[in-house]
Parts: sequence; C-alpha cells; structure tokens
Amino acid sequence: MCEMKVIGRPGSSFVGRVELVLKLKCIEYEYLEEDLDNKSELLLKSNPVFKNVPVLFHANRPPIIESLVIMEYLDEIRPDIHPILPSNPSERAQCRILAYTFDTLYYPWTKEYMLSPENERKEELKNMIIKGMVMLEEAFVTLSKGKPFFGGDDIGYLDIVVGSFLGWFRHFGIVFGFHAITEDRNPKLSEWVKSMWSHEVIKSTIASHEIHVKWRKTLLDRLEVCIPA
Ligand SMILES: N[C@@H](CCC(=O)N[C@@H](CS)C(=O)NCC(=O)O)C(=O)O
Repeated sequence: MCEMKVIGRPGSSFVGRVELVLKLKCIEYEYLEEDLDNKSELLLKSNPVFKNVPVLFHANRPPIIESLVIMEYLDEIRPDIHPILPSNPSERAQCRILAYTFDTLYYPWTKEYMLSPENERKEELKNMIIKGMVMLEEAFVTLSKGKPFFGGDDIGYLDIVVGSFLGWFRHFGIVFGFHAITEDRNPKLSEWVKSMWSHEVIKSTIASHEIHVKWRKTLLDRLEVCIPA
C-alpha cells in the first residue's frame, strides 16, 4: 500500500506540480481522482476551508494542502533525491517570491483571460501577461546562470511552479492564437519551454490539450450557472 496519496483532478496545474515533484523524487503515490462538481467527503474533510485540490496524505499525518506547501514538504522529507529548492537562502527567497507572484498575479490573469467574454478586457489581460513573462525572462537569466532550467542543470522549484502551466500556455496558442512566451520577447524562456517539453517527467505529467479543452468548458459552464437570469 502506498503511504502517499494525492487528491487530484486531470488538467489541474496545481495538482500537476505535486505529481511532478513526486515523480522527480521517485516517490510512489496513489492518485485519488476528485469530481469537483460533486466534492467527496474526503476532500471536504481534509480541506474544509478552500475545498480545492491538490491534497496530500502522508501515512497517518494530517493532510497537507496548497501546491506550494506540498512541494516544499516533499522536498524536506526527501532532500536526498532531486532537491528542488536552491541551497542558497537568498536564491530560495527569490524562488518563493516569484512563485508567490505567479500564483497571485499571473495565474489569476491567465484564468480571467480564458474565461472573459469581453475582447477589450482580454486584450488588457494579454498585455499584462506579456509584461509578466518579460519579467520572468529576466528572473530566468539570473537564476538559471546560463543553464537550461531555473533550477540549473535539471528541473527545480520554479521550473515546476511555472512549467505546470505549460499546458495552458499551449492551449492559449491553439485556441486564441495567443503565445504568452515568444522567441522575440522571451528568447531564453523560449529555449526553456523546449527543454521542459523534452523532459520525460514533464511530457508524462502535463495533461493533453483535450483535457485542457474539457476543463475550460467546465469552468465556463459553471460561470453560466453563477450568472443570475
Ligand atoms: N492555491 C491552490 C489552488 C488550487 C486550486 O485552485 N485548485 C482548483 C483546481 S485547478 C480547485 O480545486 N478548485 C476547486 C473548485 O473548482 O471547486 C494551490 O496552489 O493548491
């Protein structure tokens, strides 16, 4: 029996982060698929405040929520295999600041971009995302020190935080013709995207375009339910 279990949902980048770390650290886990339209007792009991996925269970310890917290937890309990956070405290702090920025700004912008029916707002968000990716390019240059990943020679914390959204970036390109990362604006990040997609663990974890299409449809359907007639 696996001592690690993850409640997840296909196409969730946040769940993808956790699965990426588990795979990179060669930790076996059981995946418990959640129906977010009909939440299980297990989810409601283990994450009663946010009621979202991922949730990690490790043996009999209390459940752990929030993808970034879970990532750090896994790094702490398995520091010997594929460490993901840099050992230098200042670089670690930079990584955490960028992850926080990504989750509190860039992610809500991308979510609103894909759900907004208004072209004017979409255009505004597109420009905000583009600026965000230019800032991320600068951070990449500093942190990667000329190596292919934020983490250096191999995938690290920020590669996972940002890379878990590569499926959505691909989706935006296919569906809206919007490329958040381009060679002229983000030459280094474009190389990074190629390195990421050629990494076996990334290829086998990021959900397919079809799953992203379904997930976006679910989110749009939910919005319709919420709009008063
Ligand atoms: N900050 C959370 C965000 C998690 C999140 O938003 N998960 C979504 C799936 S991608 C979810 O479970 N949403 C609940 C719902 O749709 O009802 C994290 O990093 O884990």
